[in-house]
Amino acid sequence: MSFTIESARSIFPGTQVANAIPATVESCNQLSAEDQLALLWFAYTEMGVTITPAAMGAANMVFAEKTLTQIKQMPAREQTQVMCDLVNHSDTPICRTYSSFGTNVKLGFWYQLGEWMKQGIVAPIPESYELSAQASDVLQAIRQLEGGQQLTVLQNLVVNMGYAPTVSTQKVKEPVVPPKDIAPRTKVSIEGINNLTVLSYVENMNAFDFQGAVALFAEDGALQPPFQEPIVGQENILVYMREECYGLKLIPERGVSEPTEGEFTQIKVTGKVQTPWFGDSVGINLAWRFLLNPQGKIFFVAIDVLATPQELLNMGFIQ
Ligand code: EQ3
Repeated sequence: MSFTIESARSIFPGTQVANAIPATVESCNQLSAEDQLALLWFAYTEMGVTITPAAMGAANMVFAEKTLTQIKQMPAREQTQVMCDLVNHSDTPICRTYSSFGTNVKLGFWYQLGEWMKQGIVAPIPESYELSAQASDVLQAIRQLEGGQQLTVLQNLVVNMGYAPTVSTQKVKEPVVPPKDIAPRTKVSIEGINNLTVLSYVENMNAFDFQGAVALFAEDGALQPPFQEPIVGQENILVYMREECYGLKLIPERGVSEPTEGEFTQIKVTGKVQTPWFGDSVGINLAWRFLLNPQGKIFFVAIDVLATPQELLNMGFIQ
């Protein structure tokens, strides 16, 4: 029997994924726009981690400049309306433009608005704003998540704002700007793993050599980001990586490798990833579940956010 992408998704079924993340995102989405904005403000200001302004360099902020300037020049009431529209997925020109941004531009856009809110340039969340009872419950749920999981919730909420019609969106592909520099290569070692494909994957990703990383995949191979459907095919994976992975630092720690059906090899690696937004002050605990085909190419890799730090040690195969 050979694998399909669908069957590959369930390798290492014992991996405990942080399901509190989609659950929290879902409960936040149930709140009114004002509550969501205030909740995000309170969560963000409470989190105690500060964005490295240099991270803005990882985002192609030119795409957002015009919209940001437009918002800056609006009267306070309109600024608040724009922010509510974004949360409500309203069909407005700004919401459509926002939806065409990649993840890092969306995060940078809100970072900038947040800075302007602090400076009084953009309408702030009133200090006296009283969250509804449901919103206070969601804030409590966010407080209970560990740092990396809180950021994942925030990232998810921000990424899903805006208006994207379900048919024929003209998605702006970011690589219109010149490619970013390739970082110096560093050798990686992973306890328990000597598989060259996996080691090169990490080395290429950390050097932002996405072409090199994609070349390690089978032509019809797939990459499944946390809580998302798999992205299938080398070309699509490359577009995704160019848009989402610049500035990430993969820090794998340990892994197991074992042969499986049809001369495939399954490899589970656990470790951390650092995002350019917070540098080395936050590490998100992750697992990479690789399935290599008989030619040693990546047929499938899933990236999962782990439920607990203990999961970093859990290499269990069949549980
Ligand atoms: C202004 C304020 C505060 C209030 C206003 O009312 C509303 C909003 C939205 C506000 C602003 C909020 C802001 C500025 C939020 C910023 C959040 C940020 C910067 C979050 C960043 C999160 C980054 C994360 C979670 C990165 C995770 C990366 C992962 C999991 C990478 C995984 C990958 C690996 C390891 C691979 O091997 C392949 C690729 C892949 C990407 C899947």
